[in-house]
Amino acid sequence: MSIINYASREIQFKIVYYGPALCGKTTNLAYIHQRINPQNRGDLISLATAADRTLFFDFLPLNAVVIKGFVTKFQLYTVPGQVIYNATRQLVLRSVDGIVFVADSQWEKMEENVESFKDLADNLARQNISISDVPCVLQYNKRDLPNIAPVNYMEHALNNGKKRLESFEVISSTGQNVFAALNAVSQILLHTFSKQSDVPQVTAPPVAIPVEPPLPRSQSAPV
Ligand SMILES: Nc1nc2c(ncn2[C@@H]2O[C@H](COP(=O)(O)OP(=O)(O)OP(=O)(O)O)[C@@H](O)[C@H]2O)c(=O)[nH]1
Ligand SMILES: [Mg+2]
Repeated sequence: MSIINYASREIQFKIVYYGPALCGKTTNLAYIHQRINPQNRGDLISLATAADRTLFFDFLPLNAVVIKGFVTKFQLYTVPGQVIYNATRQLVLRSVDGIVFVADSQWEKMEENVESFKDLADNLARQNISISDVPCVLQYNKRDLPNIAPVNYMEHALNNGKKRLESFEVISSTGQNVFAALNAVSQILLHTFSKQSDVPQVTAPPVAIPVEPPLPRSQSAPV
């Protein structure tokens, strides 16, 4: 749930990057950290094992739009994707405002993607939250790899619920569409927030979050 601090005139939102093991959640945060102006972000805090697997979460604070005198801050978290860490995932999901679900596009990961999405819905349900009530976007990540499922297939497997979610073809290791997905979820949650709250009316997009320039053709995802 967003936190409004009237004294410091800040509104904080928590966005969680969720998805199966090794799908690229930490890579998303590392790219965002690298591309954001240092004035607008804090340090990327990661707790990883020697093999670079997230053990608890990664955390990156960002300052974004100023709306009617309130500074809007986004706190980005990842969860550890390994199945055994479900208790940690539940903890990280507490008070979540928005979700970027990162799916691994490789064929052999499809079952894990579906399992992880179900696990997300179950963990939210434990907090009495329906997944359809949380602003959420989908990333189809690793579109640069050769053995990937077509987007239509992934839409069918993951985005076939009551409410169709906005989805993005992403290469988080080069940054392609990383900010597009972050901007989309932050816009949805700002609009949701402004409808529910009498504090600020949100009219601006999250301007401090850059829209990345197009990549050179050779790096573009295959269509
Ligand atoms: N080819 C390719 N590799 C990627 C992409 N995104 C991430 N990777 C690689 O996938 C591996 C796992 O990435 P991480 O970001 O650590 O995955 P994670 O989801 O944080 O994994 P856990 O913390 O264990 O849940 C790393 O070797 C990344 O470099 C991508 O878009 N394309
Ligand atoms: Mg990680």
